[in-house]
Amino acid sequence: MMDYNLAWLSYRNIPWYEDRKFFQTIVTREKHVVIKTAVAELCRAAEEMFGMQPEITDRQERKDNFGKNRICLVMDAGISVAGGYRIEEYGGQISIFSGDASGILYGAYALVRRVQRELPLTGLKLQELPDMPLRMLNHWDNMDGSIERGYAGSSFFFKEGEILLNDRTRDYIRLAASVGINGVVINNVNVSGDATRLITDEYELSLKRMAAELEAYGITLYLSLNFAAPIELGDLDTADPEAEEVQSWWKEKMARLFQRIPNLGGFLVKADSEGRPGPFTYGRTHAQGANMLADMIKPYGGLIIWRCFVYNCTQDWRDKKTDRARSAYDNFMPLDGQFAENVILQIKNGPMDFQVREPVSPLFGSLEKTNQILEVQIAQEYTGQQKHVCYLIPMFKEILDFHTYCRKTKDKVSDIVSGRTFLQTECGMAAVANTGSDRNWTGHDLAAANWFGFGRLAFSASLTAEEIAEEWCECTFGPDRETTAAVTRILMMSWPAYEKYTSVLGIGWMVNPGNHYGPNVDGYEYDRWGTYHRADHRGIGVERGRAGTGYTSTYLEPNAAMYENIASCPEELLLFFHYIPYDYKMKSGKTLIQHIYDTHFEGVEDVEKMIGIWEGIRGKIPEEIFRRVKERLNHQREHAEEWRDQVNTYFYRKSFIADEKGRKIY
Ligand code: GCV
Repeated sequence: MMDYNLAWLSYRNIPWYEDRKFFQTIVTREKHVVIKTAVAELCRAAEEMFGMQPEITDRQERKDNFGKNRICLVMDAGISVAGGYRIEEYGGQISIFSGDASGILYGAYALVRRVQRELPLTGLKLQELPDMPLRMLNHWDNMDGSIERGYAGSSFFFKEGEILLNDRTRDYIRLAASVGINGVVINNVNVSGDATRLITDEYELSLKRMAAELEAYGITLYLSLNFAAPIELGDLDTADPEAEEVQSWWKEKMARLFQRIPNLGGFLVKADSEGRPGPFTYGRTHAQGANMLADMIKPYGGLIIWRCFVYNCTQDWRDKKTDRARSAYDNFMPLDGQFAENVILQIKNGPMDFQVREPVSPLFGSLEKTNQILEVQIAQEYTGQQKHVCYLIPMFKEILDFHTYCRKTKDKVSDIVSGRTFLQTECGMAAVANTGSDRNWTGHDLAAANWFGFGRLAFSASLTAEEIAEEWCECTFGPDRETTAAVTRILMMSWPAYEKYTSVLGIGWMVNPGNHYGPNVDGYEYDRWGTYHRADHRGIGVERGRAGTGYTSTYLEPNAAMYENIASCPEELLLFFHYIPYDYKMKSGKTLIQHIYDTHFEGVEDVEKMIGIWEGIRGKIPEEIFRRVKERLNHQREHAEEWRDQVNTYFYRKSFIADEKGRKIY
């Protein structure tokens, strides 16, 4: 008995589905391992949905039943975007065309999705070409089985220092591949202890097996790397990237590793960040650090994915000039053009750290000569930790749709990370994963929509957040219109609701230090992390304009002027960019303080609405899932009330301005 479900790949039995007839035969002449996977996936779907066992053949023609009722998997050089596919039904035959094996697999999954939604296959014409070349999941899993910022149980990759490879791993791989993921980093970016030794012979066999399992689904294995490995593995007393002994050490290590695991994709590196070692210790730049490693793995086609999450985490809260928001830009912008071809900078979506609302990182659009990956976090560290429902795809859409003005056309973040703007191929999106060994993979059943949605969005950035929500919902629960409408409504309400009852207008934080869960308005205010709100009795907000930290000037025009000027600054980011008095009039005509009170009351009301909507579909969702979600929604309501009351009380006590509507504030 499996102690987990298969999320959106839990196929329902639908013997009434007319177009099941196409699954009678699967035809392919291709021998590629990923195409074998595609065949196996189609067979599994046919078996589970219709109790059918398709005949598998490499014969294109059959005298008795020419071309009828079959699915053909065909390589077609005409589709030149890697992973792209075209599906066509013609004369009783469905053909899935692609220029490469992964595309055939993605086409097979797309076909199955349509079946799950009980949409017709007859007359089908569908083409999808992936927007992002790299579509990655970053797991922050530790080798003892814990997960940093993990909210869905323990790791299914590691336990007690060992690598796990079992049915659960395989089902994880299926789920990831089914939404187009093509790269996975299995260990935490904070690399220490056993994880430092992942590059040694010790783990060679397990990693080799892991890489092969992933490869069969078109996914490349990556590891996080410890920059100080030459020291920590006890071989050298320096990790200086310019030191000859360090270079030969890495050269030898990498040669051995890639010889044994030639399909390893490369490494993700967190350096000089939050106490992790890096090139700064030796007076070297990030370009020197990254390029040295890149050089060592270039012969094997490997990539170094270097994170830009670099900032001073020992700041003095009294210092109003140092601005953590500037940090990634100040550190990396001067290095544009200095990175090797096989280095990619991985940039968090915002300049701070996965808050519920942040402006887009100013590195996007400014860096012109450097490969870039957009990093988002579907682990809901600051967005309800998978106890609150918070569908993040609308946020990711806004980020992708942001105009940087780096060019007259193709200037959006989605253009840049798809490679269209600067004609790059080593680019894409990565998400900090939200999975774990919980029965439903993601803690909150509705959080699976973020995993599914991230993959779908990275593949097809033009899909809307609603389309993705509906697709996820119907694949997971079946195509019941009422259920789809209700669940989609809850998902679409959830990010704005979370923002309303927590920290509005871009101010962020206000969480309990350490675990980052629950309200604590001053939790980080007098601390060293550079995460302040600067509220006093007159107003609140961080002055990041010219009169303050000057962060606004890191944007290209006209964005810089838009943010600089309070009147044109988008209101949802007002307190991120400016210190604003409580009696400031918002566009709605309300004062700032009234806006704060109102949104916090509204946020709780929104959660109550979500509970009502969920209750309305009882009986349409498997009872076990219904109850799990209901329990979490009830917790969310209580927790939202706590947020509302703490935040409103805090600002009432600071400002001494009463709520116009006379509601209870403590
Ligand atoms: C993996 C935040 C998190 C850390 C995380 C870090 C990062 O600061 O709280 O747990 O470390 O981001 O992205 O490296």
